[in-house]
This record gives sequence, structure tokens and C-alpha cells, in this order.
Amino acid sequence: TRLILATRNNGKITELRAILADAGLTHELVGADAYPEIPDVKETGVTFAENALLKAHALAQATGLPAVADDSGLCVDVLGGAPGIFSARWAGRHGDDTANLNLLLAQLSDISAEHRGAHFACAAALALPDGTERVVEGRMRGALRTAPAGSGGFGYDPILQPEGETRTCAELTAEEKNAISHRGKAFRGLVPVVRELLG
Ligand code: ITT
Ligand code: NA
Repeated sequence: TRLILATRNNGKITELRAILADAGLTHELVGADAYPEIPDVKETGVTFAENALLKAHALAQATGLPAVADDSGLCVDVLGGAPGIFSARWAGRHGDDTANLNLLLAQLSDISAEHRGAHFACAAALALPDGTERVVEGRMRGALRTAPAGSGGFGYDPILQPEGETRTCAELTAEEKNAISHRGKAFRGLVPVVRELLG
């Protein structure tokens, strides 16, 4: 059966396909771009979980198919958890990863190494056309570099060095990142729920 990936972020789609396939999910995974007529939902929630549910329900309602969604972001300790749910538009224009990363680095330029703790957070939501919903969350803790390094992944990956690592997320292989990432944890947790509800 088909399962909609309710996202238009290609970095997420690549990772989700690998994470879900590695977890043994055999559903046909179809990105939101296969439904260009369905408008993007306004992310009016105040938590990752609320926004992930909004996106999953919108696609499930519009397609009549089960949908999973990912809402995620970078939460910086010294900024009280910002950019958080605003990570995709921190510098103003939605999805401008380079501008977002550069603004954040500038904001942290005076912050010393011991105060550069942060985590990525991901809420993985499943919604069915009948309104059934589930959410699983995952986090990856690390420290923020003072300059970007690496070309893998997407978004803020070049500046987050996961705990216990000497490389940034953008210097890890896709497999290495997925094994420890917020997204890997959240969606590996969601897979048994998908199996239970969809078979
Ligand atoms: P969809 O809503 O279509 O899924 P989006 O890019 O708007 O796509 P979000 O609102 O969840 O998604 O924003 C997530 C932002 O958080 C994303 O733009 C990245 O900057 C950042 N982010 C999330 N996961 C990340 C990861 O694994 N590595 C680096 N940055 C990440
Ligand atoms: Na969001």
C-alpha cells in the first residue's frame, strides 16, 4: 500500500526513504511533490509535534491515503531553544539553508566552546484518512562549530558536531547520520506504529 511522505524537503525525503527501508517498511513511499495540486499547510503549531500532525493530516485528508510527516529543527541552548520550530526560516526566507546557517553562526560568534550545546529535534507523525494520529519524537545532541565543515546532509548539518563525534553531521556518511540522528530515532520509533495500524 501507498504511504505519503508529507514533505517537500528533498534532504528529508532522501533520509526518510533510507531510514524506512532499513527498518523493513515495504510500503510504496510517495513524496508530496506527486500531489502538486495540494497546497502546503500553514505550520501554525507551537511545537514540532503539532506541526508534524498538521502536515500529516493535510495530506491524509487530501489524498485519502495514510501520510507521515516530519517537523524538525535545531534547538540552541544559549538561545533558549531557538531557532526551534522556526529553523527553516530563521533568516527570513523559508528553506534558505545557507542564509539560516550563516545568521546562526553570526549570532553565536561571541559564545565560547563550552556554551555551544544544541540538539536537533524531529517529530515523526502518522495520520490516517479516518483521523487516527500518532507522533514519535527523537533528538540528537551535539555542539555547534564556529565554521561550517562538510558537504553531506542538508540544513544546519555543517555546523553540528554530534556528541562523541569529531566530525560534523555533514562529514558523516548518510548511514552514519541516520544511525544516530533525531530523524532516524523518531522514524524508527514510528515504524512499529505504522505496521500496527496499516499492516
Ligand atoms: P516540509 O515542511 O515540507 O517537511 P521544511 O524544510 O519546511 O519541509 P521544517 O519546517 O520541519 O521542514 O524545517 C526543518 C528545518 O530544520 C530545515 O529547513 C533544516 O534547516 C533544519 N533541519 C531539520 N532536520 C535537519 C537535519 O537533519 N540536518 C540539518 N538541518 C535540519
Ligand atoms: Na516547521
